[in-house]
Amino acid sequence: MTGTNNKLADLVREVTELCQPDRIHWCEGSDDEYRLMLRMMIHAGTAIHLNPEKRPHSIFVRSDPADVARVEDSTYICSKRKEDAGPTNNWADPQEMKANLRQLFSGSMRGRTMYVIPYSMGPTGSPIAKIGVEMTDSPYVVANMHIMTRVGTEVLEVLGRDGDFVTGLHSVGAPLDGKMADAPWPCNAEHKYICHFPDTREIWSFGSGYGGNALLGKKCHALRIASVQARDEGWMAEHMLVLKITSPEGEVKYLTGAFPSACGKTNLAMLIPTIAGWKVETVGDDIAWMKFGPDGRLYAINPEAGFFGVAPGTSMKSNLNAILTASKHSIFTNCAITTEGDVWWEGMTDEEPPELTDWLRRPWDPKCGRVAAHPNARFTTPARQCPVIAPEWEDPNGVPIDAILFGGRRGSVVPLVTEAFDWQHGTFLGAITSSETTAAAAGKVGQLRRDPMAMLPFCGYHMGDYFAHWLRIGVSANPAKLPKIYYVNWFRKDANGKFLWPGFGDNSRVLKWICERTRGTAAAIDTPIGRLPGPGSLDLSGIELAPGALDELLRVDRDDWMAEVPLIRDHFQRFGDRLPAALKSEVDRLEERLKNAEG
Ligand code: O2Y
Ligand code: MN
Repeated sequence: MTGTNNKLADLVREVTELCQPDRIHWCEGSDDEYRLMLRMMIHAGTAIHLNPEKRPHSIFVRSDPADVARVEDSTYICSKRKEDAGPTNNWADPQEMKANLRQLFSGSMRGRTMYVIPYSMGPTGSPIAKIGVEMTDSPYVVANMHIMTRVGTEVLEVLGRDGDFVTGLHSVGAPLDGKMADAPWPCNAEHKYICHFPDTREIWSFGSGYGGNALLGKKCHALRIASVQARDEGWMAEHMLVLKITSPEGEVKYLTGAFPSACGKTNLAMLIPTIAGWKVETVGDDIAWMKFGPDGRLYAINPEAGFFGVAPGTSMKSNLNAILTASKHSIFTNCAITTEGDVWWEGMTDEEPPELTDWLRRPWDPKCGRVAAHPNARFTTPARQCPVIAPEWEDPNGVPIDAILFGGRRGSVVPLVTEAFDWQHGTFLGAITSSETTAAAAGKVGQLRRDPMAMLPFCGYHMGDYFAHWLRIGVSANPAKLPKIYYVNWFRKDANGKFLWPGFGDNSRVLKWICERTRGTAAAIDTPIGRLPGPGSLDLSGIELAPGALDELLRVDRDDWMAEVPLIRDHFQRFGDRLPAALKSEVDRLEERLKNAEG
């Protein structure tokens, strides 16, 4: 195996010397290999089998209570120059960080196996796909990477002798060093580092075994490193779902959507429309890589092969398709366990089970005053099991994108849907994406956070340059062929704090209006903030909105928006002289339009 790729052979030799694993396992990507990882986790006490009658071929894992989510404070962009990481990233000098990491990684795999995982982000061999290799000492990572990416021999074949790849080095940072027993979830309590070296396309992750910190193909490669590759090569790596929507007449449109966390992105990707004859199918739920095709349109692939979905809140009502996807062959992390040996989490059922074992192994009942599952409990499940996966989800050429959605959770000010005047204005809408925090996030509930293009934790370079890249994409393209851009807000509330819009499947009504706009049929009216649905153009058949709700959902309040302008200016100030002039002028133009609007 080591002979297949020159760079890889040298790399594995070097990393072996550094980390000193007892054994090396080259991952081939087979079902047998996946089953071996599960057996090892069960043997080590990391995982248990779920009841096969309830949840066939599935396991449940409990992480260390101190290793339950992405660690943004310990995530670094180690670009050569500090100013290239920008104000939204932690920066460290690459040489200093490498020296620090070399010490930590030195002997870190003693007593363990190092798994070498060649993986493809995107269908193997696709012109849009990219190859990575993750070297890790965690069987949990191997099993999850099997689901989330395409792993193994076929990837090495595409890589060939001289092909290049993104390097990923991961260690849980807990050498066994002759210890008799391993921890069920080994990790390093003192040191956690998730480091990206964008200039050399490397990721070094130490100390955490959880999700985005450890499955290096996902946020680290497919967003942080890929956003840099995309900038350099003229394409886009975005934190976006991709969905296919088909009208009753059979007209197909493809949409992407970027939403900060806790806005229902996976739910939207798998939505079941409430309007007759419309169908939504899933291409991806988290990341989109978009490149121009020979016809001048933007084509998107989902670089992932599975869903790493947040479990709490996922139910037959909120997302039946996710529940069905995860009904078998899945890995569950930090959920609660029922007396029948199945998983449970908050919001899964209308009624709470009378008795559970919580994610920390404690007995749980509805009166105990604690949550049963960790709020960031996860299911890892293959995309191909999704009942509404689009047949073309693995098309190596991707799908042509008709519209891009941005959105956030805003209880006031922001209307249900706004169409951008053009690409530059759409880039502005993306750059000011904001959301109010929910109980699921750390910090105060209801605080307004700006999360440009939902990329705040995931952009691998200066965000001002990232905005410039978006603008360059618009300038380089034929405007008629670019996707239209929209801003949606499902979360506007009335004076009593009640949601005005039913959300979930009824969001298809907004998607329908967007499809009709891309076709040039539905009516819209110009407002100072963008184009909104014209009278009667939103399909509300079969739903009863509260009296006045539609007016309120589509109301553009001049005073509210005038108050928003200085907040936007403050937000943009962060990016200093790297803020493109075009975005500064978009704020000025917004203010001008608001001033000129009738009160
Ligand atoms: O907490 C983690 O490690 C996972 S975070 C995550 C997982 C799947 C999709 N999106 C996200 C995110 O934070 O955007
Ligand atoms: Mn995400």
